[in-house]
Amino acid sequence: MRLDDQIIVQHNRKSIQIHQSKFEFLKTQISDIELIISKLIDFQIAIPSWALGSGGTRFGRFAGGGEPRNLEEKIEDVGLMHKLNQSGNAISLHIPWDIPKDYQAIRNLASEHGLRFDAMNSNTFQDQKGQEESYKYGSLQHVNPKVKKQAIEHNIEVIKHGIELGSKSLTVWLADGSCFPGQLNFRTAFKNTLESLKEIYAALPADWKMFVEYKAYEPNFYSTTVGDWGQSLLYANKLGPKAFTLVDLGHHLPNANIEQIVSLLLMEGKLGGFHFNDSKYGDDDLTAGSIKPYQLFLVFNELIDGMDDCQMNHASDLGWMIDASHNVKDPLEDLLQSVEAIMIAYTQALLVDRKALRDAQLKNDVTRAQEILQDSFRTDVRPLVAEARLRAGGALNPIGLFRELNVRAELIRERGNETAATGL
Ligand code: LRH
Ligand code: MN
Repeated sequence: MRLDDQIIVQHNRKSIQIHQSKFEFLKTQISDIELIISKLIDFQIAIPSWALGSGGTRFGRFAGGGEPRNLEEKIEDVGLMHKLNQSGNAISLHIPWDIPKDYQAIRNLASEHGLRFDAMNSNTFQDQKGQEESYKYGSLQHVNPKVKKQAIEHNIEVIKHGIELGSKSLTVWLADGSCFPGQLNFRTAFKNTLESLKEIYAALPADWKMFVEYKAYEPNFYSTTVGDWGQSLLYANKLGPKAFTLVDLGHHLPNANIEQIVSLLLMEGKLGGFHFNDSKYGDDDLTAGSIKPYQLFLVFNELIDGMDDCQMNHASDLGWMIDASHNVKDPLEDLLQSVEAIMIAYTQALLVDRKALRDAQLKNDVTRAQEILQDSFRTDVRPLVAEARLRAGGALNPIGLFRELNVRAELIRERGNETAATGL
């Protein structure tokens, strides 16, 4: 389904006045508003190819209908969302769920939708039909060299697909670990994994990055071989300058101080990027900002503080990706909400008076420091995010227009009710 520019213009015409009054009011409170708007227009979030259908759990999956049946339709759906919010100009593929049959055709289709290919994701957490060796007891950590070799070759295969598509990074998330004490020798598992990652690292083109994604637990429930930020940093430091850590917000133990982790990884120059989502308990993969919006704001507050400290470019120096799963909501509406929540948190963090905050910290004026942060967090910046979207050619209300156009009904008419997208 393609959206004509005129449809967006007509939609915006209906709510432009109320938008402008809200935006004019905000302009009276924010001095560098034009700088902020240009940063928002540049800030683009990659959409996961594996989250365009209905997700599920071991207890069940409730298909929503009209799901993309192949990579082409996934690119169309990401293109449609980008048309609506002008903030998601990249798609992150997962192999083998999204193996391109014709690289040139896929590249052409993506550029027709204004999209590029972000990080490629390998998959050594599932056994594919006809696969030689099983990953039941892990992949890169495995005690059997044949299993390690198979997993290394898969990752190198994924890099090759990425090179053809113009991607510049590989995300390695390993389910590897153990379910019971005694099952695994932790040091052997670490050394096997590092050895394997070194072979994959050696296959990276000079201008590529490798993101080592950590996760506390699931599917293993006693140990995970890349289980936390410290272990991921160990691997990244031992691998070399092209290796970085990847922070998936849902991959921490309860009450972990993620913003502190982000601050230190930035300080070490080893923060590669994010998988944005939210959670109340485990790796729930819920809509970003839907459970802990203040934490998302605090993460962006540390990001801006740390990135500005070392003159990093907000839009291009880190990998901004969503990683979510949709059990009860329309996948596209859920992703549009996640992008909005991320843009709001980034904008609120851009409002923080860093000089005043530093001054309060140096004076141990705890209340003042808190007030400075909460003042930004409690500012309704939605008109500012909408203004950036409007200037970039997007819809003032992406979800409103998505519903107004009955996009899901149209996709069901085109694709049917029973289609199931590859992915989680
Ligand atoms: C693991 C993870 C990883 C992906 C998978 C789909 O929980 O976050 O990033 O490969 O989800
Ligand atoms: Mn993830």
